[in-house]
Amino acid sequence: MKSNSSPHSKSKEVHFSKITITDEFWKTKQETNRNSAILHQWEQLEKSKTIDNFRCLSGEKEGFRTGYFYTDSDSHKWAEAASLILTNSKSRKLEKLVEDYFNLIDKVQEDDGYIFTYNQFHFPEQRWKNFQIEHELYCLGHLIEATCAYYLATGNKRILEIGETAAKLVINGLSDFTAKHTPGHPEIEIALIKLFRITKEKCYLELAEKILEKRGRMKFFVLQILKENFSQSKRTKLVEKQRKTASIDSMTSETKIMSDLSKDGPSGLFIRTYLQFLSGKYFQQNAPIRKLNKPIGHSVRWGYLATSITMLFQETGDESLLNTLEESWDHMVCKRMYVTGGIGSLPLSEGFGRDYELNNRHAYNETCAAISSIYWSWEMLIATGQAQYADLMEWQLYNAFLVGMSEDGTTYFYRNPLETNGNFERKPWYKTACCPSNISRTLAKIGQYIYSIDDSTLWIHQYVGSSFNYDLEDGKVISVSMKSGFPWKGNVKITIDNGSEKKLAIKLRIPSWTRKALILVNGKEESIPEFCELDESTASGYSPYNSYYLPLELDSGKSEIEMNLPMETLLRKSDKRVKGNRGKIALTRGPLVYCFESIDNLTSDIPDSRINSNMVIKKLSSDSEDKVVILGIEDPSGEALKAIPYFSWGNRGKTAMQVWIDYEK
Ligand code: FUB
Ligand code: ZN
Repeated sequence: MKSNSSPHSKSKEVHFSKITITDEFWKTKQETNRNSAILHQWEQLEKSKTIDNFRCLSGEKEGFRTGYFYTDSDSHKWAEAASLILTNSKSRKLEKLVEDYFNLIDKVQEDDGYIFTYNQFHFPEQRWKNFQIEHELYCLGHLIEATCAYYLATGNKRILEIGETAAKLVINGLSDFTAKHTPGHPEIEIALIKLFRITKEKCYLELAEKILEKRGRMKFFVLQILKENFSQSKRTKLVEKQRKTASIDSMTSETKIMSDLSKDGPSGLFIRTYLQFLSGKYFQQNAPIRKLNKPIGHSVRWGYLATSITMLFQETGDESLLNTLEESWDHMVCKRMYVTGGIGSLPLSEGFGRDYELNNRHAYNETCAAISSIYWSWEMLIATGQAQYADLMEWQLYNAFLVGMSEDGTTYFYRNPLETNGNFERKPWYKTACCPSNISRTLAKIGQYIYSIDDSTLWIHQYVGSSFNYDLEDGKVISVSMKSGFPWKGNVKITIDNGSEKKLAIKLRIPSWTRKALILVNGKEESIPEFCELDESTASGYSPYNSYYLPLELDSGKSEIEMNLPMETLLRKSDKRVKGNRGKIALTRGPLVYCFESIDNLTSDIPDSRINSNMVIKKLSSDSEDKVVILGIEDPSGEALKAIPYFSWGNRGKTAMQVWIDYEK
């Protein structure tokens, strides 16, 4: 399997097919993903008739198309997730489902590569309408990504051609590509760069570059968006008319239950959202990409856009792109991110708010937004080799990402507030079902994020139990095997067999949250800074900037690195400018953010709870266990509060929950 090595990157990816995950924690999550989540999602795609939309077009079934115009992307993303799962494991059942899916897609795709069920079903004569609002290119992007994943898993070129034909259609069908053709929801740019990396065909990279360079350059965006809005409303009405003629109830029972578009937000939200829409900020169309130095607008769109720009930088080396990316990443982390690593504080626009506008109840924090941010940080890490990117990835993986799926893999959060009353819970599916398969594809390739390599250096970014062999060009092999107690214990043991005669340089990430780290190499203590003050200069109280890479050098042959990264319980404070968090703390331990559920904490009105400096924080599980660490906070009278990891909240029935809790000195 080829690893991605782009010319302007500090290191190159080790494809996750080469990594065996042995980790207690993540292996269990991957098993749930494989044995439960991905099959549950398929059932839901069937139940919601998303797959039937393709069957109706292929002639396999009679019926009327169901769902929003972007539902194709849900099943394409599912096919990508399933292909990624199949890369490292076998399941005849899943293989059959994916094969059948691609065969169906093959039938529905038109000869010139077009496929978008909304237009094909309702408006067969119309294409390339409403680039900002409707999602033709977004859906094609997810299809291209799915075919790439399937090709890498199976070597099946016929399926990769489905993606290639779709990409070529955009090249040829939109040869007069202008700013108004740039998509309102980025995604295809990532897909095209992935396709380029696999096929080495420059035309895909050039198309991605063209799409990115033309963004934000539309004159009079407001006129374009009003025109599209009008056209889209008209088309929606026509669809309703068609539906009535076909005697179908406009809201089928599947679609009624699943909407989660919360509008419960700050006053003035509607007008702010509308203005963002008109100005193009919602779509990141308000300025060319080199001027987007603050995260704005819809947060998933932002994350995908930033990911693709970073990938473009890796290919072209254009420093002006990297400068803006670094600036906007810092801005996001310092001023527009929650302590959980969640991004997107505003409902309705599903997007970023103003600096320090981080309300805990309204927090939108879509699971996909966290995923998009993880993807972005990974590309930044590969591009620059800076530890803060790996640190945020760890933080978001454990906190903002994992929370999106229940322990059994069958229910999901779309939004992830930091404080809720007892009426908020995970659901089996959503009318907009982007998050479940996004979680599954990320879990399937988690191995991707542990290591990277350059000519002479092995980078160790994440502490996830795993093993892999790296083949050097001269036929020699480097074997790596890691055992990790994360996220409960900070003990890590890494055994490296350096099969080369040359020394091997290692870059070992020291996380931002640990102090007094102890590192032994072959039993000898490495000297590292003894004590680092926690950098709390961010809005959220979490800061990745104290993380760094410890350089080591290993001789030929076997070496053992032992790490002890103390996981202290910390009381984090946010910036005073975050209004709702004044006088409050958030409890964190190692890479985990904790929260309080009303089920554990006697009172049902959990916001009344408070802790103070006389209280003692204890681990409620014994040291010998590798299980969930629950924290008990006891006051001298023996009264106690219980805190659990935020990612695990909402797994025991309905409950109120809060992360930030009143604190008295
Ligand atoms: O628009 C497609 C997807 O639906 C977005 O990525 C999500 O945020 C949701 O709006
Ligand atoms: Zn989503």
